[in-house]
Amino acid sequence: MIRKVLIANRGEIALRVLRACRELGIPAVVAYSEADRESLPVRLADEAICIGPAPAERSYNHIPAIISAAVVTGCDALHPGYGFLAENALLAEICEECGITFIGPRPQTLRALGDKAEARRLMQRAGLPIVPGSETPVRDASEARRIARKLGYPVLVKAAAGGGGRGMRIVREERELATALQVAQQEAQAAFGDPSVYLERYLERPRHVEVQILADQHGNIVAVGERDCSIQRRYQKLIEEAPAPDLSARVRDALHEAAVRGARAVGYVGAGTFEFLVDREGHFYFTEANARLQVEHPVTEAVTSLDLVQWQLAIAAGERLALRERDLAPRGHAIEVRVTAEDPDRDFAPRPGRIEQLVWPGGPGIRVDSHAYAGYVVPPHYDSLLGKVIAWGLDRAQAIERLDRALRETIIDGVPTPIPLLRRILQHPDFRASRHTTTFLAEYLASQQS
Ligand code: MV4
Repeated sequence: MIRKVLIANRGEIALRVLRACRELGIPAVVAYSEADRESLPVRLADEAICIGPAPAERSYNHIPAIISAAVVTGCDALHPGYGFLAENALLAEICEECGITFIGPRPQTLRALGDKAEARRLMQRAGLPIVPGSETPVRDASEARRIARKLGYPVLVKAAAGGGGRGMRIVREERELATALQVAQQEAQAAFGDPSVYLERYLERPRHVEVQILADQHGNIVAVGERDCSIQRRYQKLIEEAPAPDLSARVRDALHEAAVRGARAVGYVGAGTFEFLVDREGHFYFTEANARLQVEHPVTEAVTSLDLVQWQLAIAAGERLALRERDLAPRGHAIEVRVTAEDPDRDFAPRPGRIEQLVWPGGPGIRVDSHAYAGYVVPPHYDSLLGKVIAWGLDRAQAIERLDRALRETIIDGVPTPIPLLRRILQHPDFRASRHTTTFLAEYLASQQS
């Protein structure tokens, strides 16, 4: 049983969690910073509590403020959303000690998966294929040289404490290696307080395919389909879809099975994602596991008609996963775009400010998850996501058509958005034919420059 939930996040995901709580009849409290006083989740909530000033380090990332808010408002559960403290083992542990149910995996699981080099080792031991790379963090240039020669160039330097591509560095030849290693270690130290880096062979044009899993407290684990998130810019996803196009049933089943096996190996509980790179031959490699609900979860919801946030709450309350094959088989196709307040002509620089006019799209097969409204001022302190537009269609072509139609209807004045670029990608013949890989966007943007 969950009596009352503290929503320890902001923006569209705070609203998303609030909606799930409402439908389940669970009272919820939105925790907000001074910069979000006028935000939609705060305005719509029955109860909200200020947790500190605008800088996230003093509010959304400040564990004492979050825990106090939960205690003061009488919450017995906490939903961390994504980003901020969502994968923070210490928060999960403190929640446990305070008798607050953390809606997410166990602290030990968060710790194991948070260290990407450790996660790689654990998954290899569990029998998942991993990209050839270093077994342990590389200490110095000579060790890196020895490993890189064995792997063959290009290689990728990855931060152990990183994830989501942060702190990654491609090295194409040996003379670049020593510098790249040093820079990566410094960056990792500055960004994560941990200089550990490891090496992987760099795969040139894979697809990014991630498997959504749900795991209950009783050892039941299911794969709830997969998503293709290959359209990324500097590891920020722009477009995500489900199911992954162009995947044989054999590879799909093997991916799902690998994700479930991986989840079992770390005692996973809750909703999570296992990320893989898939090459043209259908070989796949585990890259990392994300121990949270993800931004792109609605495409999975659209093709399965599951409510993943309601399932997170049910699992946290101790319920059993009672899902049959037909609850999990995808129906049709869904595509999501992220609409941000960013200027694609200025290298995607965030452009906070007042939204003067806002009309979101609607009509058949369209879902919009957004906290923005006309007159809303996008604060400069956080990420610039305004909302997500998700289109569902009977097949991929219809989903693309609907999404393009929806973006054509969307009116956002006051801040720039990448909507024109998103529409050009949706219309691109390579995207339409599912020929896109992880390098599609960089190559497309470079071709537009000239
Ligand atoms: C890679 C890779 C190629 N080779 N690892 C990026 C996010 C992080 N979770 C894993 N990522 C990648 N890891 C190896 N060994 C390619 C990506 C990658 C990517 C790289 C360049 C441009 C866009 C990308 C989109 C998704 C994944």
